Amino acid sequence: MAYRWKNDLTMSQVTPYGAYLNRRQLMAGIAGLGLAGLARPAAASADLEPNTWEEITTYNNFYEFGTNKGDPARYAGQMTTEPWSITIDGLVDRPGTYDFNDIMSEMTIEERIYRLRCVEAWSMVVPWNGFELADLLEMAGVQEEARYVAFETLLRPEEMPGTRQNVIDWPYVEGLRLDEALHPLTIMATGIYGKPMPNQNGAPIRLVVPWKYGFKSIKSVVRISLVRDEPPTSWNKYSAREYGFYSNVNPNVDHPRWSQATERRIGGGLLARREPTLMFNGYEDEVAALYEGMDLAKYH
Ligand SMILES: Nc1nc2c(c(=O)[nH]1)N[C@H]1C(S)=C(S)[C@@H](COP(=O)(O)O)O[C@H]1N2
Ligand SMILES: [Mo]
Repeated sequence: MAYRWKNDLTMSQVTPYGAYLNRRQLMAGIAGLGLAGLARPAAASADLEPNTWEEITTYNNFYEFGTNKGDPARYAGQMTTEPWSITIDGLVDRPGTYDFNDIMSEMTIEERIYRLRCVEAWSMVVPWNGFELADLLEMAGVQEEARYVAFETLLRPEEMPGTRQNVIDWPYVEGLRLDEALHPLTIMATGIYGKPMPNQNGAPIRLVVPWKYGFKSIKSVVRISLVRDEPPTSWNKYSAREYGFYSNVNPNVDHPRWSQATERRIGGGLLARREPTLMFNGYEDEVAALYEGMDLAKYH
C-alpha cells in the first residue's frame, strides 16, 4: 500500500515536548496517582493547556441529541453503548462486525492532546485517549482499490431525540481520503482524561481528525467502509457551498456567513480576546504535504 504514511513522526513533534504522556505513564498515572493525577496533564505551552473535564463534557455538538450545546450532556445518557460493535466493510480483506471490546484488546491506547476547532469558530484543547485509525484499518486489511473511508454514526431514534426531527439527514455520515485516514494524527478516540468516552462526546468510540473542522470528527461510530469514490458527508449534503468534503481548518478561507480568521477558546471567559486560527489548526508541518498542489479555497 503506497498510502501508508511513514510512521516517522516522534510524539514530541506531534504534541509539544512534555504534553504527551505515553501509555505506560498514563497507566501509571491511573494506577499510582489516581485520576486526580491526570486532571491536568502538564502542557509545554499555554496554547495546549487542556480544557477542563467540565468544559469538554458540557459544551458539545451532537445533533442526534439536540442542537443546543447543553443538549448532549442532558440527553445522551439514554444512548446504550454496551454492547457495541463496528462493522468494517467494503474494500477490505477481512470485512466483519467487530465487537468494541475485541477491538480494544488489540489496540494500544495512547493519550493525544489535540486542539479541536469547530467550524462555528470556537475551540478547545482535549486530552483524548485512543489509537491510530491506521492500526484498525490494518487489522481489516485495506485493498488496493480503496481510495476513501466512509464513517457512520449510530441511528437509534428511540434513544436519540434529535433524530426525530429532520435537522440533517440521519444517520450522520462522514468521510476521509485514505491518506488522511492513515495519517498518524488521525485517531479513534475512546476516552478523555483517562476515563471512558462520555456519551455526549461520542461514546464509546469516535473519530478525531485534529486539522479539520470538528464536524469531520464523527461520534459514536458503528460503520467504517473502505470505498472507491468520495463518500457523501452530512454537512456537505446539507450545504455544499458552506461545508466542503475536506474542511481543513484554514484561517484564509472564510465560511460564507462568518470569518474563520479567529476563534473563541472555550473557558477563556467573557473578556478573553479571540485567538488567531492556525493553518490546519496548528498541524501544518505534519499534514500540509497531503494537499500539495491542491487549491485549498476550491477544495475547502
Ligand atoms: N454523530 C455526530 N458526530 C459529531 C457531531 C454530531 O452532531 N453528530 N458534531 C460534530 C461537531 S460540529 C463537533 S464541533 C464535534 C464536537 O465534539 P465534542 O462535543 O466532543 O467537543 O463533534 C462532531 N461530531
Ligand atoms: Mo463543530
